[in-house]
Amino acid sequence: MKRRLTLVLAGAACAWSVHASELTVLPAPQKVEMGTGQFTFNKQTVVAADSSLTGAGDYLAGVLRRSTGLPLPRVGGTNLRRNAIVFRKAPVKLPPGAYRLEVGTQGAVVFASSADEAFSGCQTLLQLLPVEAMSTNKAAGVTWSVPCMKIEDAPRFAWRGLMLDESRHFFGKEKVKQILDVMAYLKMNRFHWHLTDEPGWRIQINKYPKLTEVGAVGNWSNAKAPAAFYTQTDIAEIVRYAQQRHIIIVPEIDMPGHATAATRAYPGVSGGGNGFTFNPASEQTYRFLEDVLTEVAGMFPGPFLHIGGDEVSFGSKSWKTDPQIQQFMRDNNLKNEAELERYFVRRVQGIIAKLGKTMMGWDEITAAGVDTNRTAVMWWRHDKPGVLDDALAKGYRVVLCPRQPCYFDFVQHDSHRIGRRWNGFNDLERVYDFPDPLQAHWKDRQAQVLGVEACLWTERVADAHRLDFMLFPRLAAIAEDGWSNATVKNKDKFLERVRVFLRYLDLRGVTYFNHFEPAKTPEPTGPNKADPLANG
Ligand code: TNX
Repeated sequence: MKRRLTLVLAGAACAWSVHASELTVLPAPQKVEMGTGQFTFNKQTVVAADSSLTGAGDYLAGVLRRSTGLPLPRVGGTNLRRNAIVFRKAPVKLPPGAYRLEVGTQGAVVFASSADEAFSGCQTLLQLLPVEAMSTNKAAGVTWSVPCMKIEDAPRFAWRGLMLDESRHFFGKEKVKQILDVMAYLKMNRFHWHLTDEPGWRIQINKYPKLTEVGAVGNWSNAKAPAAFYTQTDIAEIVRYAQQRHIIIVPEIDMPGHATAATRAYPGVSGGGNGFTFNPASEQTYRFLEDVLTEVAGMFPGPFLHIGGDEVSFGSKSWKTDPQIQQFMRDNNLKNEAELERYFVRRVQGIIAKLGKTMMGWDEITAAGVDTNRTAVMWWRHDKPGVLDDALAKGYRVVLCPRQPCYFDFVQHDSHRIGRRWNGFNDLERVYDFPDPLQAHWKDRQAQVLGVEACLWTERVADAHRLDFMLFPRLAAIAEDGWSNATVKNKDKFLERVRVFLRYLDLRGVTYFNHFEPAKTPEPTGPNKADPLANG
């Protein structure tokens, strides 16, 4: 029998109208109907959840107990009850990612088909409370009320990501957890972790201890900085933390280029020159990478392994003069170094397929001719839209992260001096306008566009303070780009939402750039080392 999705709560007769308090919900929900009246939490309020949706109930109760000081016991069963927040399995299957929220004077119900969606509904409910609900300390003198309303919501894109580069500078476990908290609040669900590059290798690999003993020493500002990396125990802790927030971690081990930290530790796998690449013509390299990727795959339960694959030409000149590499090319009928690079990517794809994972890589890998069903591409070269077209035409799934506007190492205000600007920079508005201007590129290929991602490269970000300053509030714009349909996006309303978001960041002790009063937040200092590409 078809049951109606109605609020269970008697006496909750709300007259629906449009109202402004939805403007606390960021990213903007798809459909909101405001009612009259409100539901106010008190000492008797309980949190109930269907057995498949308990994670969202636990998370909500955990956050609110701290800030409200209310007991909010978790109770079993989701039958009709008063004075309750209920996470209930939707009686009809909702579209992927969708949830419904109904608030009446006697309580609130989140309807969801599975745990991910219940968690999204949980974040919306938290955002409808006064922002002090997100405080990690008890907030005094606040009335814990949610306005009566109905929300029907679903994400525009499945992939709403953030990439963090911890090779150039290392920020550590607590910072990463805080970022995961903010991502969850913004309904972002992919944390792409750039763990290896030239300055440092940041992930413990048991079979190759020198990767961290030697490779983790140094960072972009200081080649002698003490070793900084995540142990496998740290990784397990962060993976668990992300899982509780419904975020999939996408680890990136960059290859064959950006490999200097690894080749410093194991020169035997170096492709020559200054060690920027692995040797693509040696079986030892493939054995080494298979071992490394096997351990990495074991640490991360998510379906993706990112292999980088970018900017190989920065270091492949040495391949031209290495007799062993040249011989290998002749033996394998590879006409030039670019073909050898593609050969490398295909070999690694084979390893990743064996590990049962989906390979991801920067858009250079589009040329490699790998299995499009088992590979997804991150389009980053905004100045090469043809690469996006090519990737889509070949059938790849694509994440959109064009340098402009998605790279947060670009400055966000004209007065800022540290960071990139190439014929413009990435201010909040420019990030917010994304990705619709690109839509012509994927006309009939909507299903291949997985979503959007912000990337924070950290050559010019040496500490947590500057890290936050570069991320916020721009991350809110990426979150709304990824979640909200173009029909509900509205810049003025978005900026109202951002004002609330900044108060949330204040409560969490997170730094940000004050978009509304730039003078209030002076640009933090950053590494002074020259960046040859700073001005494109
Ligand atoms: C390009 S994006 C890189 C990174 C740099 C970044 C700086 C990409 C795949 N490679 O190695 O950090 O530019 O904006």
